[in-house]
Amino acid sequence: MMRRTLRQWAVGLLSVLAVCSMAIAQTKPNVVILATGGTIAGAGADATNSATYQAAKVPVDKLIAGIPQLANVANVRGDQVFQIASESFTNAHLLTLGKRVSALLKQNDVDGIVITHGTDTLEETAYFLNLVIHSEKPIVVVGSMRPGTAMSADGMLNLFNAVTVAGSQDARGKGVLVTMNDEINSARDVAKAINIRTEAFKSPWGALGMVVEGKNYWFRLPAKRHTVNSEFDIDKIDSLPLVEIAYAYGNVSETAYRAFANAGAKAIIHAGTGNGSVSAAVVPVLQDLRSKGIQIIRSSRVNAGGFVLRNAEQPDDKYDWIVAHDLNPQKAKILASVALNKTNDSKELQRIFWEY
Ligand code: DAS
Repeated sequence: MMRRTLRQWAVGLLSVLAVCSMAIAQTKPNVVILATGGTIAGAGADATNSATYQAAKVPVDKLIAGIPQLANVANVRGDQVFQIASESFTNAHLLTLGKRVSALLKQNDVDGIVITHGTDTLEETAYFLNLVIHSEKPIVVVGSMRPGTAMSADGMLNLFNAVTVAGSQDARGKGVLVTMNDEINSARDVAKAINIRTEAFKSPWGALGMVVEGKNYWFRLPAKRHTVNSEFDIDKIDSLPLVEIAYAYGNVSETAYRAFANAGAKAIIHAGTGNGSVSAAVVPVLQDLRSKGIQIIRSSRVNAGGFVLRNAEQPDDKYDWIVAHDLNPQKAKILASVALNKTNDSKELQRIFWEY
């Protein structure tokens, strides 16, 4: 009799524990980690190799298993979408990833998404998603500057912070975010500004906030249109027109501009010196390409807190050119390729560059 009561008691306790753990699991957000490769999945030969390693080696399930604390902040599951170094991202990768993110966020059992990504083109992917994903749910793109095999590797904490933010109610509606080095940056503003330090990612207008020990601290909000307030929708985009970037410098020639036009570029981003300046030798070339229907967009190779002023260095109204505002050349390329899906009207394109 006594043994049966003990057994019943044990069964009853286990049932209560099961119900409690389910209830706790339901109170934790469901976060999906989409892995694409990069240094955060990298591996070096020795713990002293902080900058010499192979990117895109560690699978997402191993990344997750390496941070058991993730289970304290969210119900996490991983999906290996790609396993590449991000300098090899193509428009096809962007479209595949974007459609995967859009589909997942439509699911009621997904509260937020983290994308692990190489740092080289992380800002381009993050900005692309910021323009085309129609969801208020948090999307956080994260990478690392050191492989997990290195001393003082930054990937584990970056990923823990990313999952924390992606599972946070207060991160909803702020556009796509990038969490690196304890900061929360806007996908629109942030860029990789340093190539081998952990504090590599900077926004010229400052971070939106910080995430510290599992808590978000917000200090400002995005000013430009994004996600649910965007006129662009990944579900209606099946291709991205070719947009190329021509870098400007002393003694520049017309060669790159002509080559890009001959290759079928629908727009050329001029990464100009200073305030988007154009060499006297190149102005007639850009006028010719514009007359042939190619959009000319003046950005600047200088990008640390300024913007290209329309009609300042060049008479943009007269030439029917566009200015990229404060967007660096690589982000101007992303916006131009998304916008050209919708319009080839230069005045509409300029409006889009003001608003996004
Ligand atoms: N090659 C770099 C990339 O994949 C490695 C990194 O920094 O993530 O972007």
